[in-house]
Amino acid sequence: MHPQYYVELEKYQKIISRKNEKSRVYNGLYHRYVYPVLTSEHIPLFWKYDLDEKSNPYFMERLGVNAVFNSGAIELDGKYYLVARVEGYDRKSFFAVAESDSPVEGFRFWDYPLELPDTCKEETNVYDMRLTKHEDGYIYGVFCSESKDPNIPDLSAAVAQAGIVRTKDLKHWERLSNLKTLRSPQQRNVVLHPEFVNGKYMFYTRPQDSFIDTGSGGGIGVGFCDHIENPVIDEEIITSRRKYHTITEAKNGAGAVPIKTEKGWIHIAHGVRNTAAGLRYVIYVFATDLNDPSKVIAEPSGYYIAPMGEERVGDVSNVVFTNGAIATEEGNVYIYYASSDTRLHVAETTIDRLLDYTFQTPSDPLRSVDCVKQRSELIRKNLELLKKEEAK
Ligand code: M1P
Repeated sequence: MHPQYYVELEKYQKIISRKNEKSRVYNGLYHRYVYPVLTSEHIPLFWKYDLDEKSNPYFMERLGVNAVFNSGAIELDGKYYLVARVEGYDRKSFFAVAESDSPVEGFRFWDYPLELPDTCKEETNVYDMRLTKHEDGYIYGVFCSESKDPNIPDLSAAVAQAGIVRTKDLKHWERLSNLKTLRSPQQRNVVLHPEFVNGKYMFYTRPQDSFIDTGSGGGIGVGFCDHIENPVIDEEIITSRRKYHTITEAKNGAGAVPIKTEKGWIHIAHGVRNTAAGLRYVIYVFATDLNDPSKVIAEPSGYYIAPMGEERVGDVSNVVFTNGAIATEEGNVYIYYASSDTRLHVAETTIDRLLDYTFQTPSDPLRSVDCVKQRSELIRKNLELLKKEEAK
């Protein structure tokens, strides 16, 4: 073996056995962890290098990995699994499973990435899988299936659709037909709801007119279909709407599979706004009614997670994005979020905290004049409380 192999192996082993620790940054909402749970450095050496000295005398990367980010997440039999978006130097993404006994550290990729059935010949790229443990007994993976737009000569013109696969063990995958939304030409950030609603499969959608811009798409939608094998959605009802001068002004999209709680379904989604420096992606939270998951019953103001420190910089800077969270039986919640399309982090909270945040945080009054009133009210209450405290 080339001597550099052992040097690189030591670095890799250090990365995958690194203990994680809670960051000291405080906001009361959740704890960030200091180290990302998955990065391109977590990729096994035998995925990148040809280890044969005869064919690779300089020990060069032959198939480099650019980034590991947006990841679906699931707990099965006490183990934690991430189905990550892995992007090669060639810009194509694919899916790979990383497994750990802990939700916050020790994730190791299985020997091979996922080789999904090739049933969609025009598909060029796949990414951002959401994993839904559905009450029908399957685990579904819903992802973005991207192909070149055949009707526009521009080389960057693409079409985004929702691809669907299902499995029972994360090893054997069956590919179903892509989701058809009759009223929206493109879809991204589609998530399958884990329960039947009135006997139908329910998807969270994100109607969009073109590949990047949602255009007339008003926000995150829901749609119903009778069958999962050939899913077709006619009407999409908009739930979390995009709003002027908010964190969702440019677009938003469903993120993790919603978490069922006694007070409602908790959604951890992303919102996008435009700035002079380009798009800024943040993560926000809202709740929908238990009996009518299309009805928003709480939407705290502003963002829940925004890019911070090193998270701000990467291939697509100023982005945090989630497509996976795990809620444990003990009431802990692990939110896997990627920063700047480059690496994957974890933030830890609890169901109780998440509920308190969702239902007690004031909603966005939408105008500065009302925002300042909202804040002054809080200040007044606190100053009175502090005065009483001093008087004690
Ligand atoms: O580059 C930021 C994100 O952009 C897309 O999200 P959206 O469709 O809301 O713009 C996705 O492609 C996502 O993968 C990416 O992280």
